[in-house]
Amino acid sequence: MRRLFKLLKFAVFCTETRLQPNTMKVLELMQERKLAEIKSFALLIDPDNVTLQGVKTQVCGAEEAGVHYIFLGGSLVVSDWLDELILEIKKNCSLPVVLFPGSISQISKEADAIFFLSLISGRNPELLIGTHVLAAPLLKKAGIEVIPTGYMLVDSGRQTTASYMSQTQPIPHDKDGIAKCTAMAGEMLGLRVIYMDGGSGAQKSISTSMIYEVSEHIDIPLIVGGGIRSKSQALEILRSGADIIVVGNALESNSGDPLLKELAEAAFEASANKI
Ligand code: 1GP
Repeated sequence: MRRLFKLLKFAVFCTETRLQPNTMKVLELMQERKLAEIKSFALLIDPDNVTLQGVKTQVCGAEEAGVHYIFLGGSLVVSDWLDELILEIKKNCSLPVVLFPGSISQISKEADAIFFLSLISGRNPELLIGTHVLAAPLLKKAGIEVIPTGYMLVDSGRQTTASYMSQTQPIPHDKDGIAKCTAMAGEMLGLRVIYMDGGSGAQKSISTSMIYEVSEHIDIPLIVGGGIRSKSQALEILRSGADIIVVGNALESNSGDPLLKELAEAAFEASANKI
């Protein structure tokens, strides 16, 4: 009943802002939600760590719990079934599916959108422009929405797959100023969202002071992920200025996990305009 009420309120919000949820682009949705100070929760699915049956249960549970986006991908993905997996997700839920690719092999025309990641915390030219050149014609052909994204890795207490695979040094955990200036530069370069990531399975999540510093100095949506394992952590991160939290590891094996519901509640509770 409460969920139905929330959906009705969101429908009113969309009508008022002249937006149709079914035709709205993913970036527009992120921007509108930020403008309305509505926080979001994204479930990250690693294609290597799910089965077709598992993903079906997981996404049904996610939509029911109040997840807003499905992010799909990983720094190292070896399986080769992205199209099939996305079709299964779409068959079982109506949430937008956004690719979060670790390599050029993680492109699928079945997705709604893709984060076109520039690893602006690093100085590896391949991840600032090299792979983009190779990916551009494939994305054009796929016809999916491309979201230019400033991707920033932040040290999380140990080396993660993301920092190892990218051969870059993450921003030190306590260097809020570096993170702030990097995000500002990303926005000035025309990137449309900033994704700050401690990396999957991060020992410690990104500090609230760093999230606050960054969010105060940019106007584009701020996504934060890596090592989020509890509702209280999610609330702190959202209240510090993140617009979207991303959780993967902590939700991997348990679709019926109460944590899923708690994280959705955190997004609801942290929203200035609750829907
Ligand atoms: C990793 O931000 C995501 O790139 C999510 O991290 O798997 O630790 O939740 P976790």
